[in-house]
Amino acid sequence: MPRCGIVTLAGPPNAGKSTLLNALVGEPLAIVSHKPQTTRVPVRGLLTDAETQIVFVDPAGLMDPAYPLQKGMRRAALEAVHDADVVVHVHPLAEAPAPRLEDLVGRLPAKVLLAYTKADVVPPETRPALAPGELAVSAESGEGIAELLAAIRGALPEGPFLYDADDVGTQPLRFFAAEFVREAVYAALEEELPYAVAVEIDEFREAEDPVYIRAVLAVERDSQKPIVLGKGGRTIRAIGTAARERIAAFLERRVYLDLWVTVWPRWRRDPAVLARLGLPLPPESQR
Ligand SMILES: Nc1nc2c(ncn2[C@@H]2O[C@H](COP(=O)(O)OP(=O)(O)OP(=O)(O)O)[C@@H](O)[C@H]2O)c(=O)[nH]1
Ligand SMILES: [Mg+2]
Repeated sequence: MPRCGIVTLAGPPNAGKSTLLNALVGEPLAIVSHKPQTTRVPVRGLLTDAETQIVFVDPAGLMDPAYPLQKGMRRAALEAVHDADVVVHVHPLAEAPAPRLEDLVGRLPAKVLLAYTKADVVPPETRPALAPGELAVSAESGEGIAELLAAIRGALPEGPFLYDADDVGTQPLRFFAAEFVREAVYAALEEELPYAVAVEIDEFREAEDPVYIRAVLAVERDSQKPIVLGKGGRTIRAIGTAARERIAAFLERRVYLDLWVTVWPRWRRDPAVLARLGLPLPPESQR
């Protein structure tokens, strides 16, 4: 009987969940930045071999939400935890010990593994002793990744594969295109601005060569628009170049990326926009 299950990576913002997802599936699917709260909509990545299929889910970091966008992110993250067959509780080794997962998510799923991340930045002599079943991993050096995979495989339930054995992702190409634009936004903009940017793909013409993609980059206020554009359009050009290269590598196609900056007033508090972006609010916070 084959094994197949949903394995969710859960932990605080910036713990290295997305970097770990990419290391586990062997493809740069999830966007990464040194700024916290990069992931919004959970990213799914598949790892399939002859007997097992692992459906990894990499949601936003678990935190107390301060405004509706963060509420939508938390709702999706909790759903990913509660839908999982196995949860990998992810926490930076330098900040060990991790809090109890039940204090972060309430009711616990059936199986939980604890993986301490970024082990490469903690010198061996200062490492805390780990309890049995706890692992130290590093996406940077590769330490512990094979051991973590073995532990996950051992915890998977029996069941038929949910996806084709050749698939790596399950989400549409448009989703990844928008994410790669966001990744460039996080790299190019400072302070609060990356958090005020939403990206939506409004044209994706695969039949053309180069592939034509038009993305809308939405900010919350008029005053943010010139900052995203930059002097003489420099910042938006840098975002466009970085995002185009990332999308082209992902699609293995030539890409023409057309970026438009627009204002969606206070979109982070707008339940309809959040739902459209894939982050519906929990029922009690919809007004
Ligand atoms: N040195 C080192 N840095 C790492 C490692 N894993 C992740 N990082 C860095 O940690 C930062 C956050 O990584 P992400 O993968 O975006 O973290 P995340 O938990 O997905 O963050 P959110 O989506 O914002 O919750 C980035 O700057 C990564 O390069 C690691 O194993 N070693
Ligand atoms: Mg992330």
